[in-house]
Amino acid sequence: MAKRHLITSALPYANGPIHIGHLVGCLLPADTYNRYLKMMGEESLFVCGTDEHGVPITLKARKEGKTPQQVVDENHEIIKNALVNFGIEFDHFSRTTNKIHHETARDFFKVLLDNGSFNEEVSAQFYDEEAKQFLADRYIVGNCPNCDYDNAYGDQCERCGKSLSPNELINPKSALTGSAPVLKETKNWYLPLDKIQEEFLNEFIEGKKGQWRSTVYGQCMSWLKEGLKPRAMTRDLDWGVPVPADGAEGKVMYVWFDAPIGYISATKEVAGEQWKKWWLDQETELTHFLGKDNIVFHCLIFPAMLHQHGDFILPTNVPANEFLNLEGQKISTSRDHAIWLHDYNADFPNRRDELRYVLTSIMPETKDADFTWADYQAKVNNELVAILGNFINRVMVLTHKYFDGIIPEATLDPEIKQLLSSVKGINESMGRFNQREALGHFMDIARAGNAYLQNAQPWHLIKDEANLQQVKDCLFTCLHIVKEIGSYSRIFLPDSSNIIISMLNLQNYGHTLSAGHKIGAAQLLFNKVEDAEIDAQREKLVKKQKENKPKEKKAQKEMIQFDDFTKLDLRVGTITEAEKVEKADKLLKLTVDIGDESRTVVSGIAEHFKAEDIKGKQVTLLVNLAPRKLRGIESQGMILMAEDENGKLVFVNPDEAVSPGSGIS
Ligand code: B3M
Ligand code: ZN
Repeated sequence: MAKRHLITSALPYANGPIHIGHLVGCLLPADTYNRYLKMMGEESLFVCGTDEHGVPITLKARKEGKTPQQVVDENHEIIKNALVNFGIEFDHFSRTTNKIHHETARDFFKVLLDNGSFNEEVSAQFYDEEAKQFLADRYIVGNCPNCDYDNAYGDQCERCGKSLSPNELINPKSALTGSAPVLKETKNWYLPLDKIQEEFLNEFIEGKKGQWRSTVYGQCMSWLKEGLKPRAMTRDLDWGVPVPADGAEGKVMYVWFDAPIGYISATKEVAGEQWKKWWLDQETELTHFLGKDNIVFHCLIFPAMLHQHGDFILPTNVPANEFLNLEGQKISTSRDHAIWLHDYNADFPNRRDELRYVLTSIMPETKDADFTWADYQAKVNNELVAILGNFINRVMVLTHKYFDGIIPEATLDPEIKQLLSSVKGINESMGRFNQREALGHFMDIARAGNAYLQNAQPWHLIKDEANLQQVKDCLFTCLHIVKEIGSYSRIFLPDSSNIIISMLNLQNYGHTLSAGHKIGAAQLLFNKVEDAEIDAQREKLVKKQKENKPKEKKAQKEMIQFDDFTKLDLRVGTITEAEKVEKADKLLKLTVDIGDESRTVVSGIAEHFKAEDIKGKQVTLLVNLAPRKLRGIESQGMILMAEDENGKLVFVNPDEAVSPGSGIS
């Protein structure tokens, strides 16, 4: 074990609240790891904070008519409260707009500037002459060259998902003023990552083979194989940390330059001068928790920065997680397909451990995972309630019933004693950042306890006085299992841990249970999740999905010639009869008067109209459509309908009544 452990969780952007994807991606595993280390008596420090710079925040501010500072102030509070209310125990939660951060980032930049780490380069960038401002890729919108969506961003089309660069956009416009941007030369400071790769990163990453997760190592290697390119560490923007270089007025640091330095400034804020032992002493083990989209920044760019600076330690491990989906679909902030942490806190009060448990049990450590409410309910009811909660409750109740809550003089069952000493599997898994597996070992203790109790059947034994010692041994053993569960709950189920330790009437989980000690009253650990609760959550998601369905621009069909059009014989008709087609939910059989004759038409509109409501309606009929049999009825034409974006059907008919049979051209 290292002398001390510095733990970071990726800094959430202060442009919106936290959802379960953020939680499972890094905040929860970092918190779990920190709790584990502290429980093992290790010295550890867990820092995080909000990432408050970057273009998305300025865009949001502009959209909402606020200043960027207002936006980040609001979101910092929302994020921090949700996390603290959920029980994420940071040693410090900071923000990158704090003065100490600006100073730290500036000093860091200056060291790199002075030691020649940067290359200055002039290049042509898009510029808005009206706003007198260079435009970040996100600030440029235009038609997507791939799908023709008319509001694609300069870095990506949100409709078809294609990554873009601004010069690929058709009809590029500034998102600020709508004017056409012009190219203008500007100077920026580049980190020559190609060179740093040769000098340092290749070897650094190769050294992590077999130590880092294969997904993380693999992603790093593929970046390296591709070959890193110099990357600008400055931007022409007015929101961020000002660049401390001559000729850099109006420029700020690239948000991915200053954000990871946030870990250092947060440490300074909480540890004062002691920050040095955390960042400069080789005996500190630095572990970054994050989601897979942040791998390149933490495994390659930040280490490159630290290396160029010198003196700093480098990450020992970066156990990045894959993604979490929700009910089979990608979590999406813009479409509001997410479970927001503040909503969970409000909808499920006192159920923090339940979400921790479920998220850890599906933690996307090696591949993407899916959160479903059905699975949440099943795991809470079948595992936490039925196994863990039930076992502990039975032990508490029986101890009170048979021994007035006083721990009897007895011996620990040797098999269980062996089992309890082998739960060190938890430690082994935690050490490998395999928290899912560690949680499995933890639940195995409760499973073993349940099986042992079920097998020993003290409720039968107690009937015969001769078995008294056996009953004592049994409950003595069970109480030790309860205590072990209580201890390890510190890591995975912190609220339950507190309850268990208080039920056992112990000062803390380090104390031992000995004969003669009186335990407290049984308390309920978990409640069943009812169907109605889950249904409500699912309905909420479906409702939001309907509201936020992206409006698809309807693609135009292939061009036709006038001759093609004149082939259609369209006439105005009047519905004279209408009836449901038997055993067909969607079909109505209509009789349509088109002047000199009546046509029978079978139309798929039964879910939208009642037969009795549409008699007498004027409609447009395509009369020369080849007849077709539907449910044994010959349909002699087709009625034209308009369909709105919600799928609602409306008859297409003339503005004024005309006589049946009138032609349409
Ligand atoms: N704010 C990106 C993210 O939340 C970014 C992480 C910064 S960590 C230094 O995914
Ligand atoms: Zn597109």
